[in-house]
Amino acid sequence: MKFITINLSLPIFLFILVATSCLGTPDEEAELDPELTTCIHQCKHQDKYSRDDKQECTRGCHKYHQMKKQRERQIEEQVRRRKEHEMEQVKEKQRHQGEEEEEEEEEENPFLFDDDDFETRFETEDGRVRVLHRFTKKSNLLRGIHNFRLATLEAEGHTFVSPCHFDSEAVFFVVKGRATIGMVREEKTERFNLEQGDIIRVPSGTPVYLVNRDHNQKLFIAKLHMPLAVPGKFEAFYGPGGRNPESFLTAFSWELLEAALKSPREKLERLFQKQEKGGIFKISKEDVESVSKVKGSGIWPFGGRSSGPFNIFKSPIMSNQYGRLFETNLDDHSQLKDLNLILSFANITNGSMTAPMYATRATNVIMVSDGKGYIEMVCPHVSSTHSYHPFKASLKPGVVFVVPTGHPFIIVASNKNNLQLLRFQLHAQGDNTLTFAGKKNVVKALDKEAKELAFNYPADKVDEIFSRDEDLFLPGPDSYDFEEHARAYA
Ligand SMILES: *[C@@H]1O[C@H](CO)[C@@H](O)[C@H](O)[C@H]1NC(C)=O
Ligand SMILES: *[C@@H]1O[C@H](CO)[C@@H](O)[C@H](O)[C@H]1NC(C)=O
Ligand SMILES: [Cu+2]
Repeated sequence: MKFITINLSLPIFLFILVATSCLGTPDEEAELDPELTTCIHQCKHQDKYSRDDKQECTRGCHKYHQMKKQRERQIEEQVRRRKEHEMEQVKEKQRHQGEEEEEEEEEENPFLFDDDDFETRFETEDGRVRVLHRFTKKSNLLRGIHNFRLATLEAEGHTFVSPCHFDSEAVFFVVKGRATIGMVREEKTERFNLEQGDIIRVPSGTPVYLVNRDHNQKLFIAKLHMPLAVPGKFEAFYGPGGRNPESFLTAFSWELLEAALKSPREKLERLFQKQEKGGIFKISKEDVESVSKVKGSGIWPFGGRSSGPFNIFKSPIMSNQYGRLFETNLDDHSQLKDLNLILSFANITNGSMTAPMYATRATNVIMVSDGKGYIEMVCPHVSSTHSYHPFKASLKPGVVFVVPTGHPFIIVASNKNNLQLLRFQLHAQGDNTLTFAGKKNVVKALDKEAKELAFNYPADKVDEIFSRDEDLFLPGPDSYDFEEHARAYA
């Protein structure tokens, strides 16, 4: 409170009195705030004040008003987080009580996640971090991937995302935008520039920050977290920070901090009061330039494996006029190997579709990055008039669909736009995608004798039906009423 001079203390004191008695009216405009009006009024009617004093006094009122608002926002945020936490606990309890019941009572689509299934971890004017609910929150059928969490980060142009570390392994994928990432290793920070399609692993506990170095374009990053401390949960720890983001250092006792940092409490308080801008905030062009300067090419210089980013769009592993598939592989991308993770990106041409297919080992977490389309997946776990229940969902940006191991599915792009999908293949070691139509297909590969027995039909006639020239991506249906399907299963 260094900015208040002694002779201003009376109106400030009055202001505090009024202010503290009226907390809880957060929505009022600054101009209309009666406390502020009163304070300014008090300033103007102090007879012994000079004009300068009065101005100083009024400035004090505004400053206080700002601080009060800030505090109110912080309290609101705390209350909100606490409520969310409580809700989660209640739900967790209900989930445990329901665990004994059979799994066949699913009402809604347990594999489909949309906007409502994301919770906002934090939000500032300049960006936000959202985390998808635990997969098992929706259905026990997904308990095989309970310990994975999907999150997204959005940041406006020219912003800084404060350094923090996670109690989880994490992999970042740049869906849109241009960024610089800084990762603090033992003795120095390594910076890398990131472009659309770049993938980088952020090892657990590594302090990491980001810069959106583009002026106009929003930065959008999809993140997969693999929690290590508490299964299915991960947290961010902010060290370098202040009040907001709140540095975890300030939660220690002052005596210990004073001793650890060999500084008196006042000095520490001063330091930890400075940062109030939150986890994501705008920075100047000059700051962007200096904090996004990257040395060298980002290639690890000692002939060893690179710890830097690599791009998924290098070369498609499958490409025809109906679509293109890009995929990492475990041998070339050692960063992802021990995470047992493959990422792929499919760009399905408008009006086209995939062959019916399934993953032999992996569970696919599919996130729509652009365009519209439609998915059908069949599942034996949910009772239906058939042995397999068909789950159908329309796909649009922000939607996440989970296809568990072995579950056959087909994806269709709308007639208007290409459908672009990011896919995290979890438990990917040894995974293979098998299709039921196209140049290579499972039915064609089935030996003749078994094929005839299984279908009770001549093998060459069966092959005629399943074989075709295209592979994986195929022309879509002619008479497919996309709108109608989308409505029916939205
Ligand atoms: C997907 O394909 C379309 C058409 O070829 C192209 O314009 C678009 O840039 C592609 N998307 C990505 C992310 O490469
Ligand atoms: C795909 O989009 C192009 C250009 O917008 C359009 O000319 C074409 O007819 C579309 N394809 C289908 C199958 O609707
Ligand atoms: Cu199933």
